[in-house]
Amino acid sequence: MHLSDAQIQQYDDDGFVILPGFLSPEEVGLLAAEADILGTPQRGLPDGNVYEYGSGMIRKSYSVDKDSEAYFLASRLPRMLVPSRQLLGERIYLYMTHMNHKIAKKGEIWLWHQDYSHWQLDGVARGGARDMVTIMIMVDKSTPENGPLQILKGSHKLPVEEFRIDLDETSVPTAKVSEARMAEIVKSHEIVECLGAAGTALVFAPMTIHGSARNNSTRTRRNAYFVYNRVDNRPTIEKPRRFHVSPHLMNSDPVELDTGVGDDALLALARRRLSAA
Ligand SMILES: O=C(O)CCC(=O)C(=O)O
Repeated sequence: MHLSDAQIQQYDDDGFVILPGFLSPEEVGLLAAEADILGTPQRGLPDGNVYEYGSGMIRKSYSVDKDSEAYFLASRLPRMLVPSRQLLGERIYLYMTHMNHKIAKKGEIWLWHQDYSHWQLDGVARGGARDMVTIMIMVDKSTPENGPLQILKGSHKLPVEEFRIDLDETSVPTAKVSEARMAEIVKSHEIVECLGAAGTALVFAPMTIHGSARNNSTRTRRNAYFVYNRVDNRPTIEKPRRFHVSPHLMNSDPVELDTGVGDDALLALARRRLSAA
């Protein structure tokens, strides 16, 4: 899978591109089945999980590529790496992975933020659209009711906004942009709800401002995030941010991505699992 010139232009102009049908139903079905395990204390890296304040239900799983073969393969599919290299150049590595489980009726909001605000605290020097990229996979469908990701179109062109790490409103410390500044930004940027079937991908830039509302539906909504970084942009400070919830949070050293994973690897694993069941 290659991004077309028009899609690259859209990424550069808007700070995101939506790719419907990026994973097939069988492939994303496997990711959904694995997400059911990742979102429990039974996962291989239970300290990579973060819980909601109020309900105590799981909010986020960090480093899903490290204890799930399916997510490991997904992070290395040519479908993920080719577009990432088109945007960032050849020498890239997997910076981090995480999954947000927005539990039915309980999954809480994500405040407006730029992901790069966090990564800057980790010592990543540059957060431009051609330095880092996130590919988000909708593991469940995203609908207007289930708190889909919302993006402010074109906001990746703003500077790194002044933020404060919010520790009160949500259970994951988030680099919240101030309310007064957000009111200004929202006036001049269109809010796009990223809707789609399970298996849809959203490619977005590190400074694109995004957030999401509560899940008011009766079904859980999970999104998986794969973040790629240029090797020459890897964090330079020894002590990363103090808000780490997991020692496995990110890859401080470049991780070999070209391990011969073919584009059919996830599908093959899904079929193996099915025939073993
Ligand atoms: O998955 C969501 O609804 C939003 C998550 C988010 O903004 C993040 O993890 O940075």
